[in-house]
Amino acid sequence: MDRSPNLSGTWVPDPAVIQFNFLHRFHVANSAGFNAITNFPTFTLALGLPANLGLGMHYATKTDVPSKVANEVEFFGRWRHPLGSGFTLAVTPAFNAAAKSLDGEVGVNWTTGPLTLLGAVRGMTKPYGVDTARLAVAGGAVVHLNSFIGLSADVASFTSAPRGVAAWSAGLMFVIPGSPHTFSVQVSNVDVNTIEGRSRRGPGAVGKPQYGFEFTIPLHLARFRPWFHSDPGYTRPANARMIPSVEGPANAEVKMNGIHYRADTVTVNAGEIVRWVNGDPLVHTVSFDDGSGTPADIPQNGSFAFKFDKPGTYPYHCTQHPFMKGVVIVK
Ligand SMILES: [Cu+2]
Repeated sequence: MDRSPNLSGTWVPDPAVIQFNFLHRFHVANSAGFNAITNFPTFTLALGLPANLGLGMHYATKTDVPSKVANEVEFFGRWRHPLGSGFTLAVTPAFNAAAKSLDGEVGVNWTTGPLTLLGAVRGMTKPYGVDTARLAVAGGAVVHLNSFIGLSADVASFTSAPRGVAAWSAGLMFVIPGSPHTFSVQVSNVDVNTIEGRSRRGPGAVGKPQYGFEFTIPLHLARFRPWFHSDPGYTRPANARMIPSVEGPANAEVKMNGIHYRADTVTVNAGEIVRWVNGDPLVHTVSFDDGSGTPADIPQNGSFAFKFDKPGTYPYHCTQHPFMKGVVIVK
């Protein structure tokens, strides 16, 4: 929900989550009087590690790279780093096995309210298997219309010849209520969604854009392997210490929307109050990793406030949706 079709944004899976996304892009071509549908799928498999790190691969069955192999595989790592003031940085080193090219991307997102702007610089040592290192730039935007629906678009281009035709895409994204899944419908002139594939118009999209969809499936290892999860509160909810909501005006507010805490990190001073407000038609909790948390599920339009007396770092999550995570920093 926080990236456009051809930009990976600053996304990494949460620790101990295996993320499987499948993207299919189609176009209809008239061949010998018959309409044939050609499908360009790109699959993403990624594992979230601690410290905002992720490891993964993209696999596409119809490569843009003119080579003896039909399939394109890109291996990537990613490090995500919140910079504050709504900015987030992501560094993505990658290797494209079809092109035998070392690729990489540095991306920055800036979020204010429902709007996220995305920018990225990409480097490739041997794009499409051709022996010239090149840079590409990309930019995009995502707008959340409400907790469940978002619109997005992006463009990308090489900075030096041969540039090809600039890549573009537009998408309509949905959170599937009551699930961790997102779905998007897309139109783009890109075939293969790797760093190389999404940096210029794909050969399969000449003359006609591709229409497609992407579905995301997070698999939470923590559900099966509590020892892998760093959070004892999650594995022993029966032992959790329930803390009542405090009264009074809050110094910081965190909205729960679209099955996310809309601020990953909030910083307050000791003695200040943070309030969480649930804008979703689903219940959420605020459960600190020390095992304390909300006395009950927070319903839609409900809230929970907590006064932080001691300086420190307080990670928390939602027990209903363990992929929902946030941090309160108390100075
Ligand atoms: Cu939740």
